[in-house]
Amino acid sequence: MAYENIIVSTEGGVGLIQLNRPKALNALSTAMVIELNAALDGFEQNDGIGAIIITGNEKAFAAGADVREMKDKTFADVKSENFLHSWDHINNITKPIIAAVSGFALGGGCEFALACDIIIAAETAKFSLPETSLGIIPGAGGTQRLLRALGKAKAMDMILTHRMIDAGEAERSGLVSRVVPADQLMKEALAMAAKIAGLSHPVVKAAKQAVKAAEELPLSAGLKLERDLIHSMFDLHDQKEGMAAFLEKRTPKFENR
Ligand code: DAK
Repeated sequence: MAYENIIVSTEGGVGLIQLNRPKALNALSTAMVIELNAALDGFEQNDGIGAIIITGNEKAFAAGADVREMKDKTFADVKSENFLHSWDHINNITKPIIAAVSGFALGGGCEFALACDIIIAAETAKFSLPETSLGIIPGAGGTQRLLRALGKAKAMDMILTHRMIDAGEAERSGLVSRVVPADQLMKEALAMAAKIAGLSHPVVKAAKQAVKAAEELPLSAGLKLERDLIHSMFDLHDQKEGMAAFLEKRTPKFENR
């Protein structure tokens, strides 16, 4: 697929997707999300890729869903075309996805980052859910994921007042895992992704599956899933290799099996 709205590349075992509609502050149009999904599928199917980074540019990760595209749609339109259902596809990706956020991550842009597994933010990052100011509510998981990530108090504050929070507040609230100087963002994100990609891929996938399940399952069911998954690790070559390497005081050579 030829991409017009994103730039796709690889660096070692890391797949990189850069949102690339700078004139619209990377507003997430349907065309862009379809391209994003194709790129994610490509990395998902590529055995050489162990982690994925989604990023924007200095000014914006993404300033939301494309308001121009939505403005004139009616209820019948959005219902019949199941408008923006393509946004759900990211949930099917089993490899870890890091959102490297600089500048604005607003509305759907913030929700898209939340749908990733880790958010690393530049000091310049700004997050908000301004949908209520546009006469809608967050529709790409914001009301659900923000509450789970930040708790009710902060989620209600952000959703009902559409207050913009900076990177420091986002880190203190648990929205982002790390804040780094803006000029170090991609270096840090790549180092993080390379570290993950260097681990055993089936082990990383199992860890992601278990943590994601914790958002959905009751504790007893989550603990059962975790137990089943860790038991299955003992069938892996990489479990034998990882533990042998530890005891032999050497670096493990994982084979992703
Ligand atoms: N959509 C379309 N264009 C956008 C945009 C957006 N979200 N954000 C910015 N742009 C465009 C601006 O219109 C402008 O275009 P021109 O006028 O130059 O043609 C260009 O980007 C530069 O923006 P500004 O001139 O406004 O730049 P400033 O630096 O002055 O301001 C800003 C930056 C980020 C504060 C401002 O652009 C802004 O407030 N942007 C809108 C942020 C926003 O309200 N985002 C939420 C959008 S609603 C759903 C799932 C998800 C959603 C909906 C449904 N379903 C599953 C059904 C999600 C909804 C949203 O995200």
